[in-house]
Amino acid sequence: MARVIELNKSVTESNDRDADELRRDLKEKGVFLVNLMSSPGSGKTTLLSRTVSDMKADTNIAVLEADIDSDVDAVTIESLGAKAVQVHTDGMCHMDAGMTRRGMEGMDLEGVQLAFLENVGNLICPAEFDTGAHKNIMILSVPEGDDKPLKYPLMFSMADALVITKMDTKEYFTFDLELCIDHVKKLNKDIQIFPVSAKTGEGMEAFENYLRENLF
Ligand SMILES: Nc1nc2c(ncn2[C@@H]2O[C@H](COP(=O)(O)OP(=O)(O)O)[C@@H](O)[C@H]2O)c(=O)[nH]1
Ligand SMILES: [Mg+2]
Repeated sequence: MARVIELNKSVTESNDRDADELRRDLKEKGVFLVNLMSSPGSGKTTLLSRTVSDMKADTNIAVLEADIDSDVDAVTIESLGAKAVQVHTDGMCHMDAGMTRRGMEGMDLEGVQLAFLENVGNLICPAEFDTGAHKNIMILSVPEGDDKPLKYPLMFSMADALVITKMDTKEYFTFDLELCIDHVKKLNKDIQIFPVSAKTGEGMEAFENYLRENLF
């Protein structure tokens, strides 16, 4: 059983101001926060599990799991030896900065260098709310198709990095990696793109080095 915090919608006037304050406070503590977003089932928890296992020897990691219900993802992360807290969003389809702050305050951040927020799974609402993270990273998995940047442009436009995961399944799906990257770069020329498989480990080192380079 993981620690579960029940949240409700923040009532503050300015989410952007709250987000800037949280970003600043976490930086002062030396905690680099990543907001991880994607559709349900695209592989957020699996990517986090692999990242925690690969990096835990040299990096102190904590994970804030946001879902409408259950604690399965927090239990998975805790079983790998990282700190994890589950927050419930009271039915909301995204996390805002006030909710992220309350979740982070429910966690022991002593010594933590890298924190992840696994946002609620969907490609629309999470892109509209600044959580206070230092980087926004989205995942697109091969089975979802190479046309998703055309359908959900906001998410691809606001992300700092894109992880294209489940690359080990490429032979079973019609997924044109070059075409997908082309669509994404037209929306966001500065985005960093990491094709990976969290199952085989392909491409994980480049992604993990990107995280290491961004630690405070
Ligand atoms: N083949 C393959 N399956 C994956 C990979 N990453 C995730 N999965 C599978 O995709 C499903 C959903 O993954 P999960 O991490 O729970 O997705 P989330 O809902 O975004 O957190 C699970 O059955 C995973 O085992 C991958 O890189 N390759
Ligand atoms: Mg998950």
